[in-house]
Amino acid sequence: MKYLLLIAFSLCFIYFANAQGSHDNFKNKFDDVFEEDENENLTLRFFNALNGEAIPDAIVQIEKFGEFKSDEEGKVRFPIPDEDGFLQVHFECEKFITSDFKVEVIAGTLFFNRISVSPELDLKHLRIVLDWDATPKDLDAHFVKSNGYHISYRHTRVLTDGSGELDRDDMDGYGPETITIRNIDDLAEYEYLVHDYTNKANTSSAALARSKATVKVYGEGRLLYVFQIPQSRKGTEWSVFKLSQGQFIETNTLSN
Ligand SMILES: [Ca+2]
Repeated sequence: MKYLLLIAFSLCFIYFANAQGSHDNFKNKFDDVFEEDENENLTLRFFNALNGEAIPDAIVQIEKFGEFKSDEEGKVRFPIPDEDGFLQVHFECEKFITSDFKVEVIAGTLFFNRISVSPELDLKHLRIVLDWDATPKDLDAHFVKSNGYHISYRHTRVLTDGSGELDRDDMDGYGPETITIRNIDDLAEYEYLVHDYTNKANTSSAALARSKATVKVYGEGRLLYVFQIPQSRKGTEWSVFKLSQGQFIETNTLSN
């Protein structure tokens, strides 16, 4: 599989990174919001992209603040920076893909603090991970091969033609919702999109744009791309990227 070029058509943030469904109910999803106020610390949280479980014992380097180790809840706490802006975050953990991310501090708080990281991945596999905020409750990932298959919560597994599956469908906010494809056909065309199932009947909904949805693409055994949803539009369907003849093409459009 070749990843030759990403063509950006918009001002959406794209972070180039180096080196790197079932419905769960065990996560303590809401506690970190309150912790920040009590301790004057910011909290980053790391989750396994395949099952949504916290990642403990990860080594996390945060720009300006040094090295931290994630606790049993996958949390890393660090002081509030003096200035707003982006911080580089380097993640390493046994059996996971070493990845570099950027997190944004706005008004002394993290714009988004949940990062789902892929377990190590075969070089030929492609894994697409969707994280978002508390609402909408149910976003759905769709991966469509033109004139081929359509993987989503409705049809979760393809056994031939590149074989792939929806590893995890999240229906109660935050994600991760994850799709893994085992072989990409360089002659074929694919599209990845996110649908706001919760607000599907409301064509004027801006809930998806406000969801802070983030899509991470892992391939060639590393983190290839991070896509952020555009925040100022309406629509219940976010086309994130197309994959055409081995090339990623950012589409980044919201529609109904
Ligand atoms: Ca879902």
